[in-house]
Amino acid sequence: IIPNHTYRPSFHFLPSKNWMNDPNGPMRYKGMYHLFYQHNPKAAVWNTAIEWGHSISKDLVNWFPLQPALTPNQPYDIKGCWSGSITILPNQKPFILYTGIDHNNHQTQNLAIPKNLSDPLLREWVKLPNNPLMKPTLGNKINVTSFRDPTTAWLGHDGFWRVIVGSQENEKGIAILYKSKDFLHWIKAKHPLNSAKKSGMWECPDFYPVSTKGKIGIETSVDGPQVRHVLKVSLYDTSHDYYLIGTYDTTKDVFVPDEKGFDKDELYLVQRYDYGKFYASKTFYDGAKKRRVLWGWINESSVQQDDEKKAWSGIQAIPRTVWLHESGKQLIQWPIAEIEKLRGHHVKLHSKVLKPGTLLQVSGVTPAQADVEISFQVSKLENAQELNPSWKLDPQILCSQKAKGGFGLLVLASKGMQEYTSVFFMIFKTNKKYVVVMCSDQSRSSLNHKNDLTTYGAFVNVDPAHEELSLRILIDQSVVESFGGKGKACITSRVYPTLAINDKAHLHAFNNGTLHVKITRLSAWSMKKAKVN
Ligand code: DQQ
Repeated sequence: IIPNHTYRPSFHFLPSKNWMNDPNGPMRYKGMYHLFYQHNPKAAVWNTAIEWGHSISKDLVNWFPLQPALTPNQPYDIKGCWSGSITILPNQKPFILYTGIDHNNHQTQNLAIPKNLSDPLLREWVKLPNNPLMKPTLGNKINVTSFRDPTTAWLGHDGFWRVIVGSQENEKGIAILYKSKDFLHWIKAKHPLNSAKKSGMWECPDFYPVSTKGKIGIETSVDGPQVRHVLKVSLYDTSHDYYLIGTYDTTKDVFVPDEKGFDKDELYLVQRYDYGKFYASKTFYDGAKKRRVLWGWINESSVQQDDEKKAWSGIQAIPRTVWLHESGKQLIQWPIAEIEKLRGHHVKLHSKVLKPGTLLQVSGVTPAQADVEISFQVSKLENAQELNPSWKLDPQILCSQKAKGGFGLLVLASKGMQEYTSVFFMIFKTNKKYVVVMCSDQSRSSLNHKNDLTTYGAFVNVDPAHEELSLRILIDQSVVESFGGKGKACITSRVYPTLAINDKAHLHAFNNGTLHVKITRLSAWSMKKAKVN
């Protein structure tokens, strides 16, 4: 019998109990990080009457819980305080904009401010008497049940604040743009910031500038010649977060993406933050460290009955620093440096050849709670599998249907290999180049087949003929968070082994393919437990 706490992560953010979904209003304020989150304090399942849980931290690793910031208690949010964001106005005033579900089940946007700005923890929040500030009316033709999740606002040169709200008109997904001089009176702009004909509801949009000059993050209102913009939407129909890089045309107040938009037919070509479980994400600008930090919700892969038994459901991914790759074509994500404080006992090796068919056990660290970094060098690439031109270029399909061999790490493996989760690379050749795919395969992760055992995949834009292939995995009981190509591709999985738990789990490197693979470096650390809520 597996005790209830077995799958509970030790260094990921989650409330002390019950259901959590989206991260809300993350910010750094007066030396303290704040995270709000969608919380059902009564059960381990979602409920419309959800509230804003609130925790604070000095380091984004250890968290202290506070009282809920927003609970449903007004006519305009009586059926739920749904997702939203914080904007820090001049004079250090943080404003929450959030979606309320009113007594008619209509969605409205509302403002809340700290009750007492001299409380450094910002424990109490008050809702403004002017609420709701934005609502669907007969005149504005907004869909009453598809109008939610306001972003952090940005200030234009004309002195108007701007915010987008996710919506849909039939099949068309929309980022409705609103403008305001005083943050209280908001006018809907004539044109949306962006839309896509066939994409369904856009939840939790995020819109922010990124620098073309390195890793440095930029405050949300900053624009200029060395700035590009990112629009992210969470597509309700697929449960994934997709992003586009493009130009924010400030004269027309529209976002012009470099590539095709979020239309459903070609969604598999649109980039994602994460190709596994990661949804309703949101970034904030951390001025103290001049970085942009990304939070995202990771749901469970278990059935509801099992969630109720363990009495919690949902975690947040380790916050990631996010920046534009020097190619300008994709974002790079990397776990915030602070998480490395939890690294304990360290084992390493280098220059180890893994012949085809080799399994190499990595011992000396706690395999169910570890941080592992490995780099591979591949030779004799001409032996790589051909990429058949008739195959659909969907990495998830390549991983689940075309995977022959591969090399990488086997995590949370049982002694007799009845259970394991493999995270690995596959290299395909075409007549012009090599294509690298990273896979996270849960099909053998648990003998409990009630869990979701999907195989995930992502392309990694590296050239294996000239570059090493690197992989970092954060393993935390039931979480496997993988970063390929130094943050070019991320895949997060949730697995619930029945044998490979705690000290019964094992960690291995493997080469199951036909290629000649050398581990150039491997470092693994046992991870300490963080103080989380
Ligand atoms: N979760 C919230 C909504 C949002 C959805 C409700 C995304 O505001 O659209 O809990 O997960």
